Amino acid sequence: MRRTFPVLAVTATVAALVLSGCGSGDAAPAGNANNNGAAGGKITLGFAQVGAESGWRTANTKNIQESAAAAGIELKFSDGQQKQENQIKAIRSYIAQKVDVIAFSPVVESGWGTVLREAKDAHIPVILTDRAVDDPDTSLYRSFIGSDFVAEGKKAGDWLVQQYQGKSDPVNIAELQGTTGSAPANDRKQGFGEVISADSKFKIIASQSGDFTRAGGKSVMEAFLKAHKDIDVLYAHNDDMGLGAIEAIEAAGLTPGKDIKIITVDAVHDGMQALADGKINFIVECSPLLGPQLMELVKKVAAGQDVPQRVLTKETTFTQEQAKVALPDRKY
Ligand code: GYE
Repeated sequence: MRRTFPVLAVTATVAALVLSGCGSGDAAPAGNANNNGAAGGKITLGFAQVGAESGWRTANTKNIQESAAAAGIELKFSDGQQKQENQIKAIRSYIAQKVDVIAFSPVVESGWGTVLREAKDAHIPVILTDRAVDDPDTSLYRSFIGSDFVAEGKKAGDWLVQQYQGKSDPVNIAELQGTTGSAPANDRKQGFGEVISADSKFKIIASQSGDFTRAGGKSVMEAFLKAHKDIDVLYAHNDDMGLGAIEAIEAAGLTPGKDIKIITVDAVHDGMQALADGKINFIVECSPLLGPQLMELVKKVAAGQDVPQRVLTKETTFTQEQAKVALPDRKY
């Protein structure tokens, strides 16, 4: 669906004027009567957020709102409360309002084809933010900015393999999965599984969704602890579920980080604090600070310019010692 516009080496503003004037083709801006977004005025961005389920999400929302303001982009923001139907409604309302660009973080991977085709028919470019969709038709969105969740799962697995190197006793793992059907839950499970399955001493003895929330992590961990007396390791798909699980572990009279080793993903402030305090053993970073790069993409697609189909975020991992050093400068 990429179009190369017949624009010579002119400035972005002039190119934008030309493009908004012609207003045709898949990638063209919405072209509503008052839409001067791509013509040098304010660009309007409709953003359908997942919800407010975690520290990561709160930091992500704040960053997107601040980045839009800093970029002079008018943001229409909606909180889907972790429900796909709410996000679909929000996207439809952005189409009806003829925003210049739609960005959203799909709560689950499947079931987006219809509404994305509606956006495409209305010539409103869509940018996936943070989470992927599984629709094979990649012309339904212009770009996908976010982390490589499979790589995150692999990093978690690599650390575990390294910790138990040279030991042959079985290692019993409990897994707290993220929201069922979401890209980060699917991919973090997959990446971790690929690494640990190389050694049969690693066994996932319990695995269930805690919906990426602290309350979910706590209640599922309580159930795990009742059913299994021999959990060596907890792998939680995000910090918040790990933090909830820590409460359950302490309430059961066990010491998190020692009796049960804990690996999480995100590296938000509370997770990093628990890591520095010795209650979590290892965190794989997943950055929520997608706002500035997202706004760059928004400006480009609104101006009809080509953008990369995939924009990956740069991330690291933290041990307990590294968390102590990094904590004072963490922005979220
Ligand atoms: O890891 C989790 C949040 O999609 C990367 O969603 C995001 C995940 C993040 O609820 O904390």
